[in-house]
Amino acid sequence: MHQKNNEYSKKNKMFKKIGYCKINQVFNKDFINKIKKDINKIKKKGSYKDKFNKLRRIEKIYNKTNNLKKLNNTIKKLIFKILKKNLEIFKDKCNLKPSGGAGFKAHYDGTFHFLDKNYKKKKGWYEYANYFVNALVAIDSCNAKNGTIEIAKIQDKNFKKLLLDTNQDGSPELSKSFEKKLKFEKINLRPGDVVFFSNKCPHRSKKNNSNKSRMILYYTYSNSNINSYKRYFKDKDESLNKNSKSLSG
Ligand SMILES: O=C(O)CCC(=O)C(=O)O
Repeated sequence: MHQKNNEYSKKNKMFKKIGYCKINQVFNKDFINKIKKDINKIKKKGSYKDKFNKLRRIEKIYNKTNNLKKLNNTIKKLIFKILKKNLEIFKDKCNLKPSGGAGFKAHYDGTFHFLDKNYKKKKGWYEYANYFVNALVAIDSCNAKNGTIEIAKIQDKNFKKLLLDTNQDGSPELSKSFEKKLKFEKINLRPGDVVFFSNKCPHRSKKNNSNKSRMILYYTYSNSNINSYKRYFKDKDESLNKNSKSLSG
């Protein structure tokens, strides 16, 4: 118990300093296998395919099975233990990077403008809350070969200033000149490991060059309540910039 508290306090210090931290083996192999089975069952609904027609993303899953509900509760408790914050789920997805599937260009999460159904310009995720933490749960092993997440130190600035580091084209992608200045750390993960990181941490990932797909859960927690989750997905469905990367991620 004492040892665990020590570990949490170390992670807290790390998160405060660089904006991210990794926790090993939060979930055991058996549990992760159950989650994988559950996801494989629910993956027909709400899924996004890539240009090769391979499944790339599934959304709105956190409460679909008892195991997924358990996973969400464990993460919320762990966020409280490490970050001392009571956060609520804001958005959720499972990213399946199929073999040969594209990576993600460097970006901040939630930092972009989008047009709502009345053509009103909105401030990305900052329309819903002002503090966001991502929890990335490895379901498969994640490594350099299959394009694991690469994270750079937090840029602790407000929306307006963060936006200046991006291409400002409706997507959250960082400008090449800003990306060049950053140092990214490749985070290797075993199934069951979790990485917490602020949405203000630049991050990216490469193409999956392995011959197997790579599954992760990518949940975002915020300092708002569950109504923001509902509003976010409703607005995403109704957003007028369907062809841009607005509300992407
Ligand atoms: O799935 C990945 O490799 C990275 C995902 C990511 O950066 C995102 O969804 O914002």
